[in-house]
Amino acid sequence: VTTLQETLASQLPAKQTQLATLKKEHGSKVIGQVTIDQLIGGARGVKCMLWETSNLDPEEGIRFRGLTIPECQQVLPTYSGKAGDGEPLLESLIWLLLTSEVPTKEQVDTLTAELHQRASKLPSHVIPLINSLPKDMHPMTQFSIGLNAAQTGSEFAKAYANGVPKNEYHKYALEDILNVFAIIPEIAAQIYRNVYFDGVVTKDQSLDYSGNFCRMLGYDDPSFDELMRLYLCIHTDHEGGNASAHTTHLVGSTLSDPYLSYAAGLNALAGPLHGLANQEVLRWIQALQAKFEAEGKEVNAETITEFAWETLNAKKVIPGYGHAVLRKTDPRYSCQREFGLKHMPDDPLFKIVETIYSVMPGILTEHGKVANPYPNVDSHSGVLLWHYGFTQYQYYTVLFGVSRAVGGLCQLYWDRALGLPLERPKSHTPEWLETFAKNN
Ligand code: FAM
Repeated sequence: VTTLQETLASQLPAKQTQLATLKKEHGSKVIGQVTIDQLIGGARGVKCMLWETSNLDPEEGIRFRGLTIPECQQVLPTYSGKAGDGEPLLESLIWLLLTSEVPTKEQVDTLTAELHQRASKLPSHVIPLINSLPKDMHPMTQFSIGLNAAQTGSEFAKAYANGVPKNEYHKYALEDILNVFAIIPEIAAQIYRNVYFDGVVTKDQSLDYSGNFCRMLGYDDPSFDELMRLYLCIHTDHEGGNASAHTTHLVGSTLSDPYLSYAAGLNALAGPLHGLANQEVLRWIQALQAKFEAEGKEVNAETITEFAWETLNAKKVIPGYGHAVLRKTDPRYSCQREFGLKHMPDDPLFKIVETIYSVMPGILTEHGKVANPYPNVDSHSGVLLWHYGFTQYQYYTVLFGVSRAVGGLCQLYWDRALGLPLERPKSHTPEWLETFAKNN
């Protein structure tokens, strides 16, 4: 069986030539302009990043190495082994994002075994440090602390300190990247078990990555294992410009190692406009339920509409709706809805999310500010977790964080392998902009 490392090593020369040729033959080609609106407005749509692992089309949604989510579900190896028979394994998607090739089940099994084996790379001081943190510290803050603390294990940092040549950086980066994938489930599970239960984490490495993660969290339900596979796959990558992926890429471009780079990405993901929306959607639905329960009213299209306008008129955002790039319903929402229809069609929260979906695009369109009035990935994720008793929504973004490591760090491997430089865009002062505007 050809291993992941062998596959990557065989691809590298052609990939390096591809980029060198693009630069040599077309380096001076103009691909876009930047307006003052974009400079002030968060660089929306400014074409300025190279990203291998995925591409986001505003109308169609995400493609992972060219494959849509339904196509990934058809071709990537599942727990049973047969593609299409259940959700793809996260290890299958790691292989695809790194190599752009669909792996065989045998290849995926070698990666599962390697990640289980690398789990022992978690430095011994990390769990005691996590255990010492206050229980009311946000789980995302604990997660970032835990990953930063594990950085003593960085092979990349050691190799750099020992003067490794630039054309070998990617080998040490890959070691760190696989080690980060391997240790973050235990860091994440320890946080969950400390804050909400008895602090005991029980592994089961006879299972795949996601199944073992569920056991460490304290769940032992094959249906929940399937949800975790779907959840971890769909949150991995959303091209390069989202805040957590972009941060990971930017910090990595300074030759900070993969531990520090992704810990920075986690801090971006902790923001309410980004990954924290994962938890904010449940908080919003709970507030809605509480209000109408107190008023003796039913939660339905009418009361949801009333509550949505209350949120908007209070100058607050509707979590789980809108997107900086998407202009249609997020396919990551749609595949979760399919999962819900299959596994929990009568779940009350599932029905509330359906009702919100029936009214919210109309409300946001009437509101008139949102560029994308449709749901994003966060609008559905919490409801599925809740159904399996995973009701601690303050923790949901940590699950997002375990998944997003895959997208950010698979790309970081290629950043180093392709020798991408320090990222350093140009900033301008308001005075410069005024002078420029007057003269142009
Ligand atoms: N509810 C209310 N107002 C919204 C909104 C929403 N869901 N989405 C956008 N707007 C507002 C936005 O605040 C802005 O208003 P101001 O001009 O007063 O600042 C206006 O509409 C134009 O914004 P936009 O161009 O449509 O969106 P942006 O590209 O600036 O921001 C999001 C994109 C995702 C940050 C924004 O849609 C939002 O805040 N959504 C709610 C939070 C959320 O669900 N985030 C998770 C996004 C998800 F993809 C993820 O990263 N996990």
